Amino acid sequence: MAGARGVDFYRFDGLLDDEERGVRAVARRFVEQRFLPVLRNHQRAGTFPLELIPEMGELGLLGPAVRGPGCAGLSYTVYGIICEELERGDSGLRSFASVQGSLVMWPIAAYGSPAQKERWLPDLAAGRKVGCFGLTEPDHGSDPGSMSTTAVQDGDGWILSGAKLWITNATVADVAVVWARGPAGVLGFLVEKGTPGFAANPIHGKWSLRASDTGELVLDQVRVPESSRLPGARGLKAPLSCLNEARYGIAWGAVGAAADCYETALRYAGQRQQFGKPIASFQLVQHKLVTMLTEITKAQGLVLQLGRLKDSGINEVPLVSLAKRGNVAMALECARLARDILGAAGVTDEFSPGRHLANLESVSTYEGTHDIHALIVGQEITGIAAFR
Ligand code: TGC
Ligand code: FAD
Repeated sequence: MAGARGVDFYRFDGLLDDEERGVRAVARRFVEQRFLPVLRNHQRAGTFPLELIPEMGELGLLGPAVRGPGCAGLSYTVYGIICEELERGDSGLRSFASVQGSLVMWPIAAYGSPAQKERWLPDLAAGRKVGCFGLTEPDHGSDPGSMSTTAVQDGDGWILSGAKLWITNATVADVAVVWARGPAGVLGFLVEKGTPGFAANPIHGKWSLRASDTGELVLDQVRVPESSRLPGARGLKAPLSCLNEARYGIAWGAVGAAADCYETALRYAGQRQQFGKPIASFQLVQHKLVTMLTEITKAQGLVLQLGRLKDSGINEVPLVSLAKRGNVAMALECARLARDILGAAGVTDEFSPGRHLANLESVSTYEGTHDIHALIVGQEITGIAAFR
């Protein structure tokens, strides 16, 4: 986004204030100096660098726009800029921050009791505790309203039964936000690691988002007290409202991944010689680079305006859907073009575009698939819901 090394063709940097530029510098330094040096080993091992989480907290990178005890309560534009910088590094890093901030801290702040906020928010913001968000199930992905996981009242508590699949941070989380069908609609619960009957199992073999923990949550007759229920969360719109927050961050993050692909391809094209000259001198290569720059520039303008709208209180679902869908598709196209410009070198983990390309396939699917977001925007402009 604005001010990114070499990717600020339309001088969006001038539209940011000092705080926004300052946070961007902090996040970028963290990614370059602390995250990227350890990324390749984690990428190969299929692990997330857990040791960096407290530092992310100290730097204010976790849930910066969340309001509550121990939280910074900064602007949504600041949050977006952080997501952009984290995903310039890797979508797995931004995923970690999205889940912790938008899908765990945000619902606790929006729907939690005062005691739940005091208990969890300071530790989550500081990176002393980790959270995950369980909505998707083995048989219910795009259609979470049909979820099978149940919450049955049992004296002064609840019994949770079911399973959640494809859950980011599942095996490393201290607390899971679990959504279940209650007697009168969907309810949300905070389920702590170690609760009898509650287990998290890793998913192995991903070729996408390798530097991210993804797993399954099993709820086998898990008894939780009433005090673990999010009292303000009633109905499917509670979990869906959390998704707006995370989808917003993804729209920004995709710009970071695309910008890293563009910069890598531009640098490589200037150095790589074929037919006696740099490949950057060929018209077809220039065309690809200009296509990338054009699309990144349009996406930068889109997210900056989206951030300003959100900060002014305009928080409309279709606006976020259009940006998530469009920017992730844009980043995927940039990653493909950059991978192509790198030739054979583009298929190794020596260079970032192949990794971004694989990551962005997940990003295109999670938080509402590319096509589900088309249907959300389609419903807005036609007035007709085409989901079922
Ligand atoms: P529908 O009847 O349309 O809606 C039910 C109620 O919810 C309201 N609503 C929303 N409210 C807030 N925010 C949203 N985004 C909302 N979308 C809908 C709606 O107004 C209604 O309210 P009310 O008052 O009338 O009850 O529900 P539906 O069952 O027809 O489903 C609609 C659909 C398909 C758009 C929705 O279910 C959907 O978004 N599906 C996609 C599922 C999804 O995105 N899952 C993401 C799981 S989390 C994840 O992927 C994390 S990845 C993390 C990482 O690593 O970064
Ligand atoms: P399906 O819903 O089965 O969709 C399959 C295909 O059918 C898609 O192309 C879809 O667009 C299409 N389709 C479905 N319905 C329609 C329709 N009505 N019209 C047209 N096409 C349709 N979930 C969580 O709850 N928490 C997490 O932390 C989390 N992290 C994730 C991390 C990763 C790495 C991944 C890959 C996923 C994660 N998810 C998480 C799950 C994610 O949200 C789901 O994968 C996503 O919502 C899609 O669900 P599905 O995979 O079951 O696909």
